[in-house]
Amino acid sequence: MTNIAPPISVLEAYGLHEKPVDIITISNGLINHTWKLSLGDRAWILQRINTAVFKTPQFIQQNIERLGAFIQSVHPQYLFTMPLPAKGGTTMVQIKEEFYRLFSYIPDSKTITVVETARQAEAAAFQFGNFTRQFADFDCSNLYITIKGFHDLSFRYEQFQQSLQHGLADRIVQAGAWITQLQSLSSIEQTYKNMLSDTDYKIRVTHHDTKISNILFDLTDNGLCVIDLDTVMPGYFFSDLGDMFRTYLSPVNEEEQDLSLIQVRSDIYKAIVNGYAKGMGDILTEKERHSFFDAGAIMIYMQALRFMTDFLNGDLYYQIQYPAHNFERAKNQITLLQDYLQKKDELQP
Ligand code: GN1
Ligand code: MG
Repeated sequence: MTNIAPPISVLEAYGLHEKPVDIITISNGLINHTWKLSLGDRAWILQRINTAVFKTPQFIQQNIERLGAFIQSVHPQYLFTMPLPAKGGTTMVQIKEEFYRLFSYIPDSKTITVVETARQAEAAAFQFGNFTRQFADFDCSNLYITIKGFHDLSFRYEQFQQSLQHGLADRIVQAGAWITQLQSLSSIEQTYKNMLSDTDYKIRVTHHDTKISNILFDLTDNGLCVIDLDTVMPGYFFSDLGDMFRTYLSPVNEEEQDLSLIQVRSDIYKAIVNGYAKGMGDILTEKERHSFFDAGAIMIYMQALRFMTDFLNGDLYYQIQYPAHNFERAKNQITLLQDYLQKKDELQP
């Protein structure tokens, strides 16, 4: 994580430049940069949007404003994290080529980086399911696509194939055995295509980044709200549900290089299923309910492909700390997927 300070002009735009604001970097994501600002007993979250990933940051802003206005009119008590207006009234500030947002820091809240208990998993899954349900009557076509093809597994598979054609030759050799494994799992792409061609799988307001650190908890592990709305756009249930399986099931995360530590915890699987089903309630269709396991396979496979593709292309997308970092991440995700598939009967009796 690079430890850079935000420019003073951003603090000026929010009227926070005259006092000695304490600033610390807190991002644990691979994309945006996030700081916590504190002044006396007040605190804020400042975030810089990665414009290499979000090519049109205004789309994010428009989406959040539209969703915020909707929720305000139908469920005003729902805790929806709106960015704060800057001095000029806009909720996003542009400094040169960079875009920033400021949020109130919610007191007595915390984020966690690893799921330790089934209760945490269930609370998070409830929050993400409930988030989608709150917007059941919102017209999805009013949302911009903030990242094109983001959770399109066919597109990700195609990018992977492209990287096998045009990627770094030495890396393609180095990753050979793992590339073969990825290719042998391609029936998961067919499962995905079948879902897309069936109208019983619904397009809804979807978060698209359901890692555990995107849930705010209170200090006793009750879920408060979902955060990081940059990738909220029209999508399918498998994105949010599947990414929870991907990121909560194993006691170690995608950064772990000791593959023997990766394992699927069935109590956490059940907790996610319960929490998500409760959160989504009656908006889930029967077909979706019966495809929970497939959601996990789709998302773990997608992430394995994305890390491998980035490794073969020379690390153009994900931040890395060492040369084989994306390769290690891809191996990690393939290992997780193999364990997940092997435990299918246990998980989905
Ligand atoms: C990125 O930066 P973070 O952790 O929020 C990525 C996700 C990946 C994730 C893998 C916009 O999310 O799709 O699943 O890394 N977000 C984007 O760690 O590409
Ligand atoms: Mg994110």
